[in-house]
Amino acid sequence: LAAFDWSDPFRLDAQLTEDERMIRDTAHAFAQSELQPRVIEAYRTECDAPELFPLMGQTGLLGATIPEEYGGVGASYVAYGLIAREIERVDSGYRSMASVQSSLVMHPIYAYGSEEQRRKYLPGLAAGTLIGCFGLTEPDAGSDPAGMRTFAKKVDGGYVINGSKTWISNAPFADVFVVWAKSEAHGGGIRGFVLEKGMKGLSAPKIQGKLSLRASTTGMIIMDNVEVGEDALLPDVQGLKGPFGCLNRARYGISWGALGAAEFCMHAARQYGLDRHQFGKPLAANQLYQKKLADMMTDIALGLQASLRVGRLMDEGQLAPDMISIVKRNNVGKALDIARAARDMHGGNGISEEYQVMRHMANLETVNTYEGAHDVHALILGRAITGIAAF
Ligand code: TGC
Ligand code: FAD
Repeated sequence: LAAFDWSDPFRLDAQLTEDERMIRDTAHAFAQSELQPRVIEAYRTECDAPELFPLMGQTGLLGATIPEEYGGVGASYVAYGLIAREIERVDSGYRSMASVQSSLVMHPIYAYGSEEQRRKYLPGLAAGTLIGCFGLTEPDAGSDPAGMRTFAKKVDGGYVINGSKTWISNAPFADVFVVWAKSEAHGGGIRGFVLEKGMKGLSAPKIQGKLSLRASTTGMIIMDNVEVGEDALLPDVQGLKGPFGCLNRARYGISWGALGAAEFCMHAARQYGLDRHQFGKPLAANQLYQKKLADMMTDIALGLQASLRVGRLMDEGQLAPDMISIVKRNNVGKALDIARAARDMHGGNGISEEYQVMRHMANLETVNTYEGAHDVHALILGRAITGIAAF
């Protein structure tokens, strides 16, 4: 009989390629040496950390799936997921910074941009010398982005854009803004535009006072008669399938990332239960405690296998977006349950920043909401099952 490893029950490691293991190990080493030492203080002070982008870039963690000629490393989607898992093992906010840059900024410029746009932006974004953000959500259009009001009016030689976006990761220090707007010149259809820091009428105030994802900077994007040339338009996509094509990739990465946070919480609860004694025995000697650990291990192992399968299908060009709704919804929901249980299993210490499980728990509340709220993914799946849209 084979030996059983509680930390890798289904031998995920053996299902990876040599390259994927190498990228995973690089991401792990980076996250533990560069991110872990700063996260407790960063979360407490809610500070901005733009300096992390070049560090991630030098390590090859930004836009890993983008071909080398544009600064990426041409990695598989499975490798991309493994990077997200390692970063989010430290903090969901740090994973947010990286996944917005990779999936929501580099991907649309690569997939929908002109050759000039690719050459202008992708190498800097991959190196982290440029920071990107993605503006879809608006104050009155969250789960229903079709209700957006941001509008691009056609003028000679370009467009004038008006509107506001909210809850935008990286916006306050971003150099490159991928913004979605209804375009007069395209029959009111949704189009993507690439805006740049410093444009007249463009501002990105920070949203203060978040009780979740505090290590990631979030802001608004205010566009007050921002004039752009024709070259700001992403030429190769029209309609909501543009932003959704980006969200598919980010949601998929999140399905791995959330399980990284869950693994941290499970490992912490296991160790705490072995170390702490009550009633003359370790907490981990109690049936209730063990059942919680068993549930955690089961959900993490099943979730990782599911994300691996979806990643392999993406790499084979066999992706259906509904598959991503299954893993984003399931894995984040399970990770949130795991983080809440781990917080409880740490007793009073569980609320201390030092033990970190409550930070993960609070972060996962955001992860459960952004990139399609948990219930919105249920409705996407409900539509796939019944053929009836219940939004
Ligand atoms: P619907 O009629 O379903 O679709 C409109 C058009 O889009 C196409 N489409 C997709 N294409 C590619 N991938 C997908 N996943 C797609 N889903 C839909 C669809 O085929 C159609 O194309 P066409 O050519 O026929 O026009 O659109 P709807 O308005 O009914 O949408 C409903 C719903 C619920 C599916 C959608 O609006 C939704 O997913 N809402 C959630 C919004 C969301 O996820 N926002 C995320 C904002 S970004 C963010 O949170 C970043 S956080 C980053 C971080 O910090 O990590
Ligand atoms: P709402 O859409 O108002 O939803 C509120 C609740 O109602 C949810 O529980 C939802 O599930 C439920 N609900 C909505 N519609 C239905 C329905 N038809 N049936 C049943 N239930 C429903 N956006 C970006 O564009 N770019 C970013 O970089 C970005 N980063 C973010 C970072 C953070 C920290 C946060 C918190 C959000 C970020 N977002 C970003 C926005 C995020 O995508 C939205 O918050 C999310 O899509 C939900 O929209 P909403 O907040 O308007 O909630």
